[in-house]
Amino acid sequence: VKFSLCSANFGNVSLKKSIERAAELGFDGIEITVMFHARPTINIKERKNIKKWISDSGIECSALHFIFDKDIKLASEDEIDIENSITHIKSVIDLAVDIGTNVIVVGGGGSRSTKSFQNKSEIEKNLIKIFSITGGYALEKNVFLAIEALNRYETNFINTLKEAKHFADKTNCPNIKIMGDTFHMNIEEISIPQAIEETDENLIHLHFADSNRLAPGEGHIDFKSIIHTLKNKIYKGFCSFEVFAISPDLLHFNTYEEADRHMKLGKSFIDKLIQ
Ligand code: LER
Ligand code: MN
Repeated sequence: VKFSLCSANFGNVSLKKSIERAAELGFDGIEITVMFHARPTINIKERKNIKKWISDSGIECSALHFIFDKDIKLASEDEIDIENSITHIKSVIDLAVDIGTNVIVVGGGGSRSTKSFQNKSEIEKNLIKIFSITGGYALEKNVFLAIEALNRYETNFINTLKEAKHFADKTNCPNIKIMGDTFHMNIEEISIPQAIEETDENLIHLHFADSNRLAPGEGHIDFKSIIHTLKNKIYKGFCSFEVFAISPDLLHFNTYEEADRHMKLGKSFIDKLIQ
């Protein structure tokens, strides 16, 4: 099991500093919060810099996450929205290749939610189309798209790992996989360890946050049995601390010092469980 943390966890500091601090704290990787730290509009020089900061720190880029902003409407019947979504996801795939990661987290709760006036099965058909096309593009570039199950207060589309798997299967793309987030799973799954246990090699990534969205150990989720299950499964993916609210600009921590204290606490809590 490898551990990383999301770059925006450190509050309002630069990406370079988040990368360096993740390495100093003993994390194996950094997950880049795209809409906060590395939008697809950044140029090639900036991409090379990020890649170098990561390799100079001796860690990996575990994934890209928070890839959608409010302009992207995934759940739509409008051809222009669908085209925009496809173009945007392709640009994030190119970004992943340039930064040097092969995992992209597909969250976007608000964006993929269907509205009451929409025809749910029509929207689902469009979502399958969007991800079949971008999944094909990702396959050429050796990138995996990990569909994230999110809780019901963030989306009405894909709340459990089983539903994520069902959707991934419908796209017919071998590189469309699934991921869970302990914060969401605490609300939606009957048992977090059991839900993890029941996945196969399709589970390629995890987000770690406690019941209150703080660092592991600061709420009431039973991380001991989660770690036990992951070790039994010989899970090879990353568990990435994702410690902030539903949008990366709604940071939990205003100061770097406060964020740093929580990351340290979480890391030592997990280190004790992993031994
Ligand atoms: C939001 O709650 C979340 O878990 C993110 O990973 C979604 O992109
Ligand atoms: Mn998450």
